[in-house]
Amino acid sequence: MTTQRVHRIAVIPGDGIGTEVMPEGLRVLQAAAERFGIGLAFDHFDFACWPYYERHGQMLPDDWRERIGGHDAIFFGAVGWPAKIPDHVSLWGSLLQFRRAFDQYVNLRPARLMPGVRSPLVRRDGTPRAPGEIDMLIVRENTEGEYSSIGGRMFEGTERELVVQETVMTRHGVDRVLRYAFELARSRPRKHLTSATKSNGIAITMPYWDERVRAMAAAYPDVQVDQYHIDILTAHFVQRPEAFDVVVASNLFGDILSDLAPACTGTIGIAPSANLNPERRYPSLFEPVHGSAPDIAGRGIANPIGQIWSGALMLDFLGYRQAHDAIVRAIEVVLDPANGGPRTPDLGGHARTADVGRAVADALRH
Ligand code: GGG
Repeated sequence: MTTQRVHRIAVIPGDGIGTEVMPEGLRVLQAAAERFGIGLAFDHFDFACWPYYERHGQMLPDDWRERIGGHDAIFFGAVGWPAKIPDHVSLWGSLLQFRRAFDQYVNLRPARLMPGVRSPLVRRDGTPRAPGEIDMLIVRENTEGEYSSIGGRMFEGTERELVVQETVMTRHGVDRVLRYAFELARSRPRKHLTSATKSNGIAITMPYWDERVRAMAAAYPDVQVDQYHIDILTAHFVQRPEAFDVVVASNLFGDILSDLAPACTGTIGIAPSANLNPERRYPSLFEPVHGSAPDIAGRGIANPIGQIWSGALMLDFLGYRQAHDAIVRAIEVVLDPANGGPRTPDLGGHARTADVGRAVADALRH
């Protein structure tokens, strides 16, 4: 008799629509587990959200590392409730702690034009882009760069008030995320890598990143490399998004590009992300790209596809490529207008979050 391996998943819905899309992500994971015989055990945690902060005065319990650090993965929703707690307090008090403590130095964010989702961008000749025509992977450095806690304030509240925040780039930190991106580019048909910096204006750290890209490129002669300044790169994303394959950038620029890229593919509501510790020393974390969206929270109309697709990335990372592919296929089936599936308002429909989750789970079963 063989014993099935059971993967323990820490489930943290977070705030706002995170709590609404999470049940749909879990519903689809459960359907995938049944279809492919995958052992998944979910442990639910109520921290990393405003209600927890209100009760305890902090976003996380003191022993959070022990409580989730032994899990095989973390399935996360969204963080932030700015009406109650400043955004930087909730982010630095939760998600950024996870990324740093678990050394999730790669933030992988795919953006693909899916069937039935219209890109707001038409070509110069007025024709729309076809599904799959935009297909890029943003690789964001996730533990250092502009997201640094080195700095401070002086002379607060006076005329001499002064604030400083340092950008940190280490050779180890830059090289490891570049290596990941180059390997990823090498594994794809186009073998094309774009790197974004702003090395004419930010003249110490950014030229360093560029230099490390050139050094790394020497080991990947089969990968075509383009280096852009971030400002013109955003224009190229809008004008010719199909030109990009793997795009690697620092923490801040990667964050911006990975909101822009799914917006070019129609909606940020379907965009997934994986915060990876590729060496698997610590749990990796999977979450939609979108935040807690207070403007629509509580109405049951959030698009759950970003959460569902993030669950697919999680199964892929755990070794279940077939289950990943089946979930992505089920998403495509539901989005394909030929099938008349439910669509949330961000995609021009009237469906509710749970309708879409149920439809994807059903498509996965059949
Ligand atoms: N699910 C993603 C999320 O909650 N994002 C909130 C946010 O502000 N993230 C900023 C970041 O990823 O650096």
